[in-house]
Amino acid sequence: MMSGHLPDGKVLAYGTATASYQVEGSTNADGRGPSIWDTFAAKPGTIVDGSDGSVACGSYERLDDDLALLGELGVAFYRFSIAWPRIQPDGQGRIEPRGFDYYDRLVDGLLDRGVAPMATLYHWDLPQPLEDAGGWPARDTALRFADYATTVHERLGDRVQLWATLNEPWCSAFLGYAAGKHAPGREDGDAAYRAAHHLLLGHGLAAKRLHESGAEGVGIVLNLTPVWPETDEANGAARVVDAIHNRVWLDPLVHGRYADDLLDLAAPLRDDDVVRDGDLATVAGSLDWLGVNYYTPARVAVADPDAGDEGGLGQMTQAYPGLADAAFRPRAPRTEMGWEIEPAGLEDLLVQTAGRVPGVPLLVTENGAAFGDDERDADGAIVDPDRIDYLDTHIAAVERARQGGADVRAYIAWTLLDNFEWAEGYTKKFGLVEVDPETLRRIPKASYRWYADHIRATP
Ligand code: IFM
Repeated sequence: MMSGHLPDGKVLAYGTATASYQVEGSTNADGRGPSIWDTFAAKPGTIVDGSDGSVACGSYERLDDDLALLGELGVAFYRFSIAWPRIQPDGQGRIEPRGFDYYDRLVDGLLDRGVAPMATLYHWDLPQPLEDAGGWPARDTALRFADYATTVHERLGDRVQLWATLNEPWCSAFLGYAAGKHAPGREDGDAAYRAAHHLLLGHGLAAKRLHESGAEGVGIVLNLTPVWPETDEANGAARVVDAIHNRVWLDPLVHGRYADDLLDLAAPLRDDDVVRDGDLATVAGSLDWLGVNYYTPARVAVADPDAGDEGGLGQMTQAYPGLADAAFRPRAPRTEMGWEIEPAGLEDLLVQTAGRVPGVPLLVTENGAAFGDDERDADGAIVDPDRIDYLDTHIAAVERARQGGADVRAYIAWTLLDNFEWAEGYTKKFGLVEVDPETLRRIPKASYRWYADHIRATP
């Protein structure tokens, strides 16, 4: 099933995923420095339940429990992220060897169980000193990221073959710097566009260094969305949403340029001091694979105050700097996140993306759903037929996309454990496994058993 660094694609390879700040806890252990999420979560009003990631699932202390769950699940690979502030507490320079020890043990424990490790280098926990120096809107952060990526690859590259540079840079740039919903909580559209460019540059520089060191499995993970206009009048707004959500990443990665309609909206991307000579050439052609995270489609309508569309995209207006007259109209049924459940969106997205990134294999790097989880069996384990149905129908959509010609090699369920869901704190549960908030004991849900059976039934 795995051929070299990537699954061979003969059948869909399965995995599951987590991210460091969402599961590890132990945020003061072994010399870890502060990250922007520690700082952001400490500000009143940022996280709905007032929580943070200081305990999370306690995975830093409970590595053996997590490894046992992964081994029993039978996944081909595990996608985890490395916490930059554990490796470089200052974001540059000094390396903290104790931080590396955890990931060494994680990687070795996975390989012992026949699970291929897939390491994400950045899943949002920027070292706070780098934010204090300007964060992603500052060019230097991209250079520091490339150094950090090189350091991690030097240590783990003998055992890790699949590398994701960034997870969902759209969230880092636009939720973090424009909408203020994610760390660091800034509300400045121009800063978000500068951040987007520097995230891409950081990816490109890191991918170049990893390739020069012999890596062959380097990709990026994007939360792309199919954009469906509700009416012909909404076509223009839908094109803008597609530009800010999807093409801002894909055009530079594939063609080495930003599209004209995006440049019309985004003054920083027309600034020679931000987008310097050679930057886009560094980004273009940097992918051995592309990770696609999918949860829901974007149905775009022209905003109508009479339909309750006050403020255009409502609370998301600021996340799309330059777009004001559009509204998102998710249909029922929806998950606890309010996200429409629509497997056809995943099929559409994969077929469209395969056409946009010709020759680059796709991995579905996240897909899953938050539900209420209020039913239990006689042993007290959560019975979650709605999550099973979500996974089942979305896996079927991936298979349809494959039959339709999209080169999709893997499906990775989000997520192994109920965890810290960013601004939603612990109120939204996506896990295949429940985590008791008091004892941190792991209790597999029915969906975990279903996924294990499904994986075993795959030839
Ligand atoms: O929990 C997040 C994850 O960190 C990034 N992708 C979306 C998930 C659900 O919101």
